[in-house]
Amino acid sequence: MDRPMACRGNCGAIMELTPKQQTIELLKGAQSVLLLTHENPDGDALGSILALQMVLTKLGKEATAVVTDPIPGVYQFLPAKECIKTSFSGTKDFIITVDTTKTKVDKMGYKNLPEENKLNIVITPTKGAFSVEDLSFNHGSFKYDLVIVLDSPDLERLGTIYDQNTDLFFETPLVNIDHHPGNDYFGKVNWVDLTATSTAEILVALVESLAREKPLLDIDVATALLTGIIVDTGSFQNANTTPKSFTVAAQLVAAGAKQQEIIRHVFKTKALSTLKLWGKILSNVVEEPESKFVWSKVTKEDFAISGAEGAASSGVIDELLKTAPGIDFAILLSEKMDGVHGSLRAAISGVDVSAIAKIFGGGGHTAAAAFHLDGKTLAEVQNEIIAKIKAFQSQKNA
Ligand SMILES: [Mn+2]
Repeated sequence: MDRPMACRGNCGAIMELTPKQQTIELLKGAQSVLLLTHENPDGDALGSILALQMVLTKLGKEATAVVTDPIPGVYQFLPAKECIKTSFSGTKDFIITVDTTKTKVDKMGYKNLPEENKLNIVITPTKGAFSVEDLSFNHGSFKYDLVIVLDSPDLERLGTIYDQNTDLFFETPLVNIDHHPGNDYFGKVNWVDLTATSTAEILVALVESLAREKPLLDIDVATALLTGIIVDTGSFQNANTTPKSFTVAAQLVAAGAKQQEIIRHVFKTKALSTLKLWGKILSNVVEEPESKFVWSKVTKEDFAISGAEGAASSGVIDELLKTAPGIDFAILLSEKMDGVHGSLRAAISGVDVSAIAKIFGGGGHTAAAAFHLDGKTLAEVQNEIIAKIKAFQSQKNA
């Protein structure tokens, strides 16, 4: 982690800037900002990236928000979602520099030689000749002067954008804004607030500070940010809900955030395909009364038969599984194309499901956590997962 930057103003003693102040300083100096979030984006990821995109655009910056994964149906109502770019090319120019101290350039052109897979660049001097020593080669820089990563505990979670453009993240100043306890502090500036319910909640403070010169919190920005808070608190029902999250939400509603529209789209509208999938999941529920949890599973075939998208299974655990009586937590095992994903939710406060996710290399919050077993099928790992959790529970209760 970088040391905090020193205050450059007339502050007498050197004062260290907070991550928030450092973020604002970097934003002031930046013209072209790239905004990114984790793969399989949720309401907080999408609300945050859209709100920041709108705000930076209002401030006259060139802000590019990139989300390569499809936006789940329930979030199609989000304002300005058409501004999100679905593909990213982190290309850099290759620059050939000709030293013209001795010889001047008269003309320049190129000749394509497709049969030989070659391209000739032809430089005609005014007189004399260029020599190899007159040429040098360089890469241009990336077109972004700041990258902001939102709601992502590490860079790997960004998916292919990170894998395919790793250089970009080391050559460009990086701001990491997040609320996940497992955050890797991968940025030049790390604004990680574990007490915030959501990344959107953190961004409200940023928007407030940036709005000193110009009003920024309009209905669309407020709606995008409130979506993040509502989704990450389960509409203020999860244990992570804080007094501050209510205050911030009230402020957003006062700014015109369309709270009813968010609730209707995120919680009250379900595609028929989602309901079919949930029915399948509920019919598979297994009770483990000794170990005080319930679990269920959903296979690749279940997704295919119901026609539901991958994200459709996530709500069933919050809205139904964890409401089972007498349990500590609920687990849903989902078989995806790339492996088996486990979602865990605490049913009562005081239960830490992130400890269970850690058994399988995952992590998260005490109330909600997840793990992923890459390249595995449900048939291969299901029994082992449940056995390990039972063992963990009996050890804990012993
Ligand atoms: Mn979040």
